[in-house]
Amino acid sequence: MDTQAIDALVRSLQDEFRSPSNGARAVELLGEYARTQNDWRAFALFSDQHYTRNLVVREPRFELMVLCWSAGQESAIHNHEGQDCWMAVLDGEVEEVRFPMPDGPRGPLAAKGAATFRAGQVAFIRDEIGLHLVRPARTSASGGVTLHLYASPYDECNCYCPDTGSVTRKRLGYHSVRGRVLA
Ligand code: 2CO
Ligand code: FE2
Repeated sequence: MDTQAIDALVRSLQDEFRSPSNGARAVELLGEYARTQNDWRAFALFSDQHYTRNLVVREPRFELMVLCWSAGQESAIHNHEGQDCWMAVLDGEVEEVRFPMPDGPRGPLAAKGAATFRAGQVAFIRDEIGLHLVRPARTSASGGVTLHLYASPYDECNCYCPDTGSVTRKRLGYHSVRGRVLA
């Protein structure tokens, strides 16, 4: 499949992260792509088992991936390893539930808010804002597809038990790379 538009987005992001604005235009670039293009479909590979992380590109300064969420799938409550995380919705409606960063394993985590994002909208989080979990909105029966930009890339994150606040480290893998499912 032709991936001209997402490859052009990657070049724009390379320019952006080399320039002094250093990510300031990411919302605009991701939003414009999400509202007008559909070649992300080449990377949108679902699994019945869990949400999938499908790599488009990884560079020292950033990585871009397409995440696919079937109805009923959701992420753990997690952090972002001190990095910037942008999430643009490509298809469906996606709910983000936010939690304050706990100051230790001191009991249940209480959500501090939730927001639903539609196709073309862009969310942003980093650890100073808090933790989140992501899942398709209940109104989105066919699930959702999201485009994630991390600056810089990371391979592990903290996952938080909702009942106790205790932390486990989770290794973050890819379901596919450039459209090829990994064995
Ligand atoms: N951060 C999660 C991941 O990379 C997805 S939730 O949106 O940031 O798997
Ligand atoms: Fe996340």
